[in-house]
Formats: sequence, C-alpha cells, structure tokens
Amino acid sequence: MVLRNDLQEAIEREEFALHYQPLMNREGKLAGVEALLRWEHPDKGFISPARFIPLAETTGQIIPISEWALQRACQDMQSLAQQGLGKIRVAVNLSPLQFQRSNFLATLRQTLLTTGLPAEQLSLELTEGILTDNAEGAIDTLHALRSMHIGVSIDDFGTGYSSLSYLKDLPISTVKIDRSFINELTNSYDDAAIVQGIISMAHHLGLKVVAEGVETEEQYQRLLGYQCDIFQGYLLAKPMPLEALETFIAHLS
Ligand code: G
Ligand code: G
Ligand code: MN
Ligand code: NA
Repeated sequence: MVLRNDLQEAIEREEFALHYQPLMNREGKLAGVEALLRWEHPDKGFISPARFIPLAETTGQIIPISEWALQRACQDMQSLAQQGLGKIRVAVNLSPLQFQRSNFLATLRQTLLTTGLPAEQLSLELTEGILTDNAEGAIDTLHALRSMHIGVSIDDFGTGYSSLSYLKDLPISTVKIDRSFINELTNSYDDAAIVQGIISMAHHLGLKVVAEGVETEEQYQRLLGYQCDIFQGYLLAKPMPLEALETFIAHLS
C-alpha cells in the first residue's frame, strides 16, 4: 500500500519520471506523444500512477506532482526540438484538482514561458468527470485554453455517463476512445457499434478521434476502416523513457 509519507518522500527526492507513448496518424506518421507518469520507488520498484494518484488527489500532493510533470514534459519536448527531432506535440494528463484550482491557468502560462514551449505543442487530457463536476467553471477554463492555442482531449471517452451531445458546445479538439472498447472491438458487435458511433458523431462535430489501447493488427485495420484519425497502443509503440523516444523518432522515415 502506498502511504502519504512515502509520497511526500518521493516528491522531495524527485523519484518520478515521465515516459512517452507515441500516437500515430493514418499515414503512420508521428502525431504526438502522451506523457505518462511513473514513480520509481527505491525499494518497491516501479509504481503505476493508478496506485498513487487517487491518494495524491485526496491529500493534495497531486498539485506538486502535476506541476513537476507539466514542466518536465515541456522541457523534454524542447530538448527534442533542440536535437533536431522536430516540434513534437505532447499530451499531459490533468487531474480534476489541478484543473479546478484558481491558479491553474496562471501556472500553465508560467510553465510555457519558462520552458519556451510553443503552446500549440501542448495538449491536455481531461476525463469527462472534470467537465460535469463544475460545468460552468470548466467551460470558462476550456475557452481560455483554446484562446491560448492549447489542445484539449477528452480521455477515457465512453466510460462516463455523459454523451457526445454535451461535447457540441465545448471548445475541445479530440476524443480518446477508452481502451476497454478497443479491447473488445473484434469480439463484440456492441463494442464495434459503439466505436463506429463515437467516430462518426465526433467527426460530425468537427473533432478528431484517438483510439487508445490498440494491441492487434486486426483492431488497427478495423479502426482504419472506421476512419479513426489517430492510433495509440502497444501494437504501435509502448510508453518509453525520453532516450528511447529519441531513438524511436530518429528511426521513423
Ligand atoms: O501509464 P498508466 O497506464 O499506468 O496510467 C494509469 C493512469 O494514470 C491513467 O489513467 C493515466 O491517465 C494516469 N496518469 C498517467 N500520468 C499522469 C499524470 O501525469 N497526471 C495525472 N493526473 N494522471 C496521470
Ligand atoms: O487513462 P489513460 O488513457 O491516460 O491511460 C493510459 C494508460 O494506458 C497508460 O498507463 C498506458 O501505459 C496504457 N496503455 C497504452 N497503450 C496500451 C495498450 O495497448 N494496452 C494496454 N493494456 N494499456 C495501454
Ligand atoms: Mn490519457
Ligand atoms: Na484513457
């Protein structure tokens, strides 16, 4: 079990790392990367964010962790650019607490300023819950992000209670279909219908669609047929440290 004190030590000792998972477009070119937090505990080894983010949310420790992650992701993209590997777009996951803080936008602006990362290279992943909790405040924040040219994706799409219809008035750019639907795509008519429906409706609303958790060639081919825009999953590439990402990008033709 992960304890608050362990987490405090991890923050102080900077035991966190970011791994990056490539997202590929329909032409097989790199569309961007998703930054995924990792905790490298000295005794317990690697601990998944799924195991410590819920605790960090309740203690508020998510705030320094998130600020570190955002800063790191921006710095890492700048480092890729400086090495001539291109202006790579990075998606950072946001926690509800972070998004709802009154100084969220100010912190974000400050991070872009200090790292020098162009805002167009940053996108943020939010879950549906963030938007339904405090709808009015959330919509204002989304408009501010759009005016800054920061992209916004709805993560884990399809697992919440809301429908695509609520997206029509929100200034977002992308939906990411939850990997549970992709997982069953080729075994379940229901899941196949849901995936096709999401893609078709999202396109009518002018949104791009990412399929996450693409693990098999069969799933990939189906999604291509359904006109999905962007693909993420172990079939294409696993999350990897920055050095491995550099090699990955350098070997793309
Ligand atoms: O990489 P992995 O499958 O272990 O991620 C598990 C969960 O942790 C995912 O839901 C992912 O969105 C979340 N996550 C990964 N990195 C971050 C981060 O930097 N901040 C927040 N808030 N969540 C993250
Ligand atoms: O909630 P979110 O979508 O941010 O979570 C992303 C998580 O999904 C990361 O922890 C990442 O490691 C994981 N992931 C990425 N690709 C795949 C995949 O193809 N299969 C599975 N099972 N997990 C994946
Ligand atoms: Mn995500
Ligand atoms: Na997801």
